[in-house]
Amino acid sequence: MENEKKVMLSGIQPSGDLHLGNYLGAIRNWGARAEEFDCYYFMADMHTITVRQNPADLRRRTLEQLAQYIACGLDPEKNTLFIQSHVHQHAELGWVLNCYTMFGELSRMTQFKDKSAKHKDNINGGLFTYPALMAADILLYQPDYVPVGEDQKQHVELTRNIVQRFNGIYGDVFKMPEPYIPKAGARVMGLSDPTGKMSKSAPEGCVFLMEKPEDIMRKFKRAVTDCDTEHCVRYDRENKPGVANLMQIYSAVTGKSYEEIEQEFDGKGYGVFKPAVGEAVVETLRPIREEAQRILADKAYLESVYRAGAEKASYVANKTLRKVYKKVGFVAR
Ligand code: ATP
Ligand code: LTN
Repeated sequence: MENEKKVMLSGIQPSGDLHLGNYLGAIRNWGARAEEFDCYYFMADMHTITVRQNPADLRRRTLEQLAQYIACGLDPEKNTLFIQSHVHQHAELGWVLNCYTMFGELSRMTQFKDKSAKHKDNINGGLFTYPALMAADILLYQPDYVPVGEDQKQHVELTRNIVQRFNGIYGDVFKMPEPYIPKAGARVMGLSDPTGKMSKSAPEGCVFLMEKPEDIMRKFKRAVTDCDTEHCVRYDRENKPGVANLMQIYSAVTGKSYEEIEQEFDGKGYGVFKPAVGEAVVETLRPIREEAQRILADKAYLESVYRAGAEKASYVANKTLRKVYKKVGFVAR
């Protein structure tokens, strides 16, 4: 056995700047597992072009995302960090898996429905078949776990259906992956609308990792809470979603429990609570921002990271792809 460790893999589209939801829901949990797992994390640039992009911005954001991954604690010595389009096996396996993914399955994907409603002028084939490429991203590395936020669970479930279908025909080719969803931070809600998830498409309620402290503070001070007159910091998701979300964030960055938070702000009101959450977030993000800026300035280092990452990823991906090509009946070169 070449590798005894379990394997973990995930990716994020460089379609916008990384935010607190991405950090608490995804990236923070990735870094913590490097000793235990063999980890692969990538910039999903091929997925990003399912929605029209400005080429210069996509290139810049892909490198910024890599710098931010590293600054968030993903050590390139311990994790394989790469750019999806550098590993051509993703596109190749993606095509094969397209032929094992059903039209009906793809039609049920919430992300497709959401994005096609949002981009009515560009409902392209890639947007529709995207989950087959995501299944290829995953299955090339035979991971045990795929750490994602709640919203990506449906795609991982589809990947599991593909595994069942493919292995049912050809034998044990793919390992069955499990979604791995964090308990705290799985769904960080927007600060201006706590009924919707924090998302870069609603920037006024979204805290970006690279944002200036004063802008972060302003967003927290303006965060929507509720209009009860008692202004009491109490965890009640149903009736006080804004306060519950701020408590979730504060708990995730300080490690304090909801009871401890309730005690800390007992009788103090939102005027004290909201800036305190803001400050805790600013202090969590400060070292990440400074480190990301430092890394981003060192282009040679970044290049060495993504080159080494692509090399390692290609080696693993190629083994799976060869096996698949053989199984489906392609002549070996
Ligand atoms: P969009 O703004 O287009 O909806 P996004 O901000 O949701 O995009 P993605 O690239 O879709 O970002 O997500 C990257 C990862 O971060 C995924 O694992 C996703 O589940 C997780 N994630 C995104 N938003 C949140 C959030 N608000 N809370 C927790 N996890 C999140
Ligand atoms: N679909 C994800 C990004 C993504 C991904 C993956 C996540 C592409 N391929 C493989 C986990 C594993 C998104 O839109 N956030």
